[in-house]
Amino acid sequence: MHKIKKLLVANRGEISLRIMRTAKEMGIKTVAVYSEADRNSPHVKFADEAVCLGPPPSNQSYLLADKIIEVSKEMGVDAIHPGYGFLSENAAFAKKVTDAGIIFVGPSPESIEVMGSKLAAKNAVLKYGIPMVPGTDHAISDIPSAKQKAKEVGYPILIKASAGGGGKGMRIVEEESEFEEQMLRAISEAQSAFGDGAVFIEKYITSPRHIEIQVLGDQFGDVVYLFERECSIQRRHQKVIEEAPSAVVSPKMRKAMGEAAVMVAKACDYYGAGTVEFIVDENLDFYFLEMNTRLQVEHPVTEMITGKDLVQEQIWVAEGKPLSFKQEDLKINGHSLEIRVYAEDPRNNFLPDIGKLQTYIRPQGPGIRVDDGFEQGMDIPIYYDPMIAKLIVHDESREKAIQRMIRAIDDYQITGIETTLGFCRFVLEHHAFKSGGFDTKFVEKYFSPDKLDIQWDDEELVLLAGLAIEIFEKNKSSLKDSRSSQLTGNKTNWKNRLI
Ligand code: MV4
Repeated sequence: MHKIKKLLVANRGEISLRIMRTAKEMGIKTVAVYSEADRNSPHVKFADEAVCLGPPPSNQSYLLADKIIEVSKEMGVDAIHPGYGFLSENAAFAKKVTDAGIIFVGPSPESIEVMGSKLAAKNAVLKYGIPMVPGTDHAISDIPSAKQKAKEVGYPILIKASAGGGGKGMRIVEEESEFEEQMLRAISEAQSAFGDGAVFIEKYITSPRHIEIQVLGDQFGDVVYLFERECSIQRRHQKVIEEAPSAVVSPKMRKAMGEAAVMVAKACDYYGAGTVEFIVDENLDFYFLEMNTRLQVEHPVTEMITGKDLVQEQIWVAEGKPLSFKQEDLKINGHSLEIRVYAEDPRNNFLPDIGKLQTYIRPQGPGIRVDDGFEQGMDIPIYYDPMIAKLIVHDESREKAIQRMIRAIDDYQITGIETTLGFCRFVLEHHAFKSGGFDTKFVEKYFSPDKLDIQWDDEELVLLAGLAIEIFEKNKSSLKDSRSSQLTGNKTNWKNRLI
C-alpha cells in the first residue's frame, strides 16, 4: 500500500479535468501539464501546479515521455495518470514510469504489451474458451496457405493488422480474386503505419453491433465487470453515441459477456480499469475482438448506471488496495447515454471546424453531466482531437434518457463553430435508434446532410398543405404572379417555406 499524495495527469482537456476533480476529492495534490496552445485551458487553472511541456504539436508536448517523467521527479509527484490517447497505451512509457519509482495509474507494462497486439491477445485468451470470430490466430505471410484459410473461413473476410486498433489497417476482401492484392497491401500498410507487418484473417461480420464490457481488477488477482456499453453508433470508427445498458443485452447475455471479459482480463493478469471489446452478430452471438488497457472516453455512462467513480477505483487499485466491492454488490440503476460533441460540420462531410467559442452555455438540470475542457471565448486548437465536450444523461429508463438528452441538446448553446449537436439529435430521434434495432452501419444507412433540415411527418404536412390552400383561396386575387410562381420547388424548399 502506497498512499498517493501528488498526481500528475499526462493529458489535456476534459479528461485531465475529470481525473483531477476526483484526485482533489481524495485529498491528492494535482499537477497539470500543457502545451503552449493550452496555456489558458481550464485543466491548467484547475490544477494545484502546472508545467509547460513545449510547443503545440503532440510530439513536442503531450507525447514527450521522458520529459513528463523528468517533470514528475522535479515536482515530487508519486503517481502519473495517462488519461486516454497520448501515452496511455504505451507499454514502454508505463515501464519507464515504474522504473523511475513512480506509480503508473493503469495496468502493468506487460498487460499493455500483450493487449497491444491483437494476435498476442488472441493467443493469451485461447485456453479460456472465449468465443472468437473464425479466422487465423497467427500472422499470415504465405499467400497460397492464406488463400486456403480464407476459403475455409468463407468470404467476405477481413484482413486486420495485429498492431492496428480502432479500425486502422483493416481490409475487407469480398472474393478470392482480390485476396492476394489486398493481403500484400495490408502487410505493407501495417508495416509503414505500425512498424509491424503482421496481419491475420477473420470472417467479416457484415453489420455487427459493438458492445464492450468495463472491467476492474486489483493487484491481488480479483476482477469484476461493470456491465456493458453499447457503442454501435459510430462514424468512420469515431464513436458518436454510447449508452449503458445496451437495449439488446439480456441478463443472461450480460452475465456471459461479463464473465468472458473477466477471463480475458485474468488471461493477462490485468489490474486497473480496462475494456473488453466484442462484436455481436444478428443472432446476438458475441465474439472477443480486443482489449483496451485504459480508461475510455465513454466511461461516464458506466459511472452513471453503477454509481462508481472509475477514476477513484483506478487510484485505489494503483495504491495497492483490494477492490472495494464484489461482483454481487454491483447492479444496474437506470439508463445512461453519452453524446460526443465535436467541432465538426456535419453538413460538410464532418470537416473539423476551428475557431472561437463565441457562445458556450451548458445544459443543466437533474441527470445531466457535461465533461468538457473549454470555456466561452476560447479558441479550439487545431492540433488535437476536435471533441469539445461529452454530454451525459441519466434517467430511470432508456426512453426517458433519450427525452432528457434531446432536451439537453436543445438547451446547449454553442455559437462560433459548427458542432455535431444537431447530428446527434437526428440519431436520437430516429426510429431505428429508438427501437434499439441498429448496428455499426447506422450512420451510413440513414444519415445524409439534408436530414438536418426540419423533418415533418405526413400528418403535419397534410395539415400545413390544407392551411396553405385556405390562405391561398382567401388571398387569390391579391397574390401576384411572381409570388405564386415562387411556390414551386423541391420538397425541402416547400417544407421550409411552410414554417
Ligand atoms: C470487425 C468487423 C467485422 N468483422 N471484425 C472496427 C474497429 C475494430 N476494433 C474492430 N472493428 C471491426 N471488426 C470482424 N471480424 C467490423 C468492425 C467494425 C466496427 C466494429 C466496431 C465498431 C464499429 C465498427 C465499424 C466498422 C467496422
